[in-house]
Parts: sequence; C-alpha cells; structure tokens
Amino acid sequence: MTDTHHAPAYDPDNIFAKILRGQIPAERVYEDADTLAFMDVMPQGDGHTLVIPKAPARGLLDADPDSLAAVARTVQRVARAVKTAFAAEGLTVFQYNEPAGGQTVFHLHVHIVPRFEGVPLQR
Ligand code: DGP
Repeated sequence: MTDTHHAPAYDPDNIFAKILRGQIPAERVYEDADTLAFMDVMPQGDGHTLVIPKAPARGLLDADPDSLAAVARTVQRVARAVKTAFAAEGLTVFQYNEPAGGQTVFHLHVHIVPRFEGVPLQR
C-alpha cells in the first residue's frame, strides 16, 4: 500500500520517548514487554492514565499492527484497573493524531479517563 499519510518523521527525543528511556520521571502504573502506562500530568479527571507502545510510532497511522494490538490489550487491562481503583461509573478513552487532531506529544498514546455522572472532563 502506498504511504499517503505524509506525517513528519518520528522524533526520538519526544517526551514520552524520554519517559520510556527513564530520562524523565513518570508515575508508572503498568509495564510489559511492548507497552507502558503512566499517569497524565495534566489530568482531565482523577485517574487520567496514558498507554503507549514501546516501539516508536508517531500516532495511529504509522504504528506497527502488532504494537497497536499490544496497546489495545494494555488499554483494556489498565481501563479495568483504573475503573476499579477510582470507583468510576464510566470511562472515556481517546487518542489524537497530528496538531490538527489535537496531538501535542508525538509518540502514540491512548488516554483513559475515569468518568462520573454529571462531571465534565476538565480543561
Ligand atoms: P495529546 O498529545 O493532546 O494527546 O496530549 C498529551 C498528554 O500528555 C496531555 O494530556 C498531557 C500529557 N503530558 C504531557 N507531558 C507529559 C509529561 O511529561 N509526563 C506525563 N506523565 N504526561 C505528560
């Protein structure tokens, strides 16, 4: 398949790559061979957690399918744990691509936010 996405190249010095390398701290909540989960520093609600692949990927479009599958498994695992830990009534799960799509950190990440009836997302 021809690549028609034309996204910029992956930057290995992005902040989540530095978290993966242990160069900057993060509140890590889950890790396996292919993925890492940690708390978001600008939470949109209590328990806001991010899941990232260890393999370099800028976003959804350039990610390796096996890496995406690993992310999906970790998202489900962490979502279950976060829902229980924060006694959430629901969860919002989302993922942004490129600045026009709302992305600000250019290493693929999935947001998991515990939700409660009548409480809007913060920010
Ligand atoms: P976005 O690319 O728009 O999906 O947002 C990036 C998210 O990453 C945003 O919710 C804030 C969070 N974030 C940015 N810098 C850091 C950091 O250094 N550590 C942690 N834990 N989260 C960060």
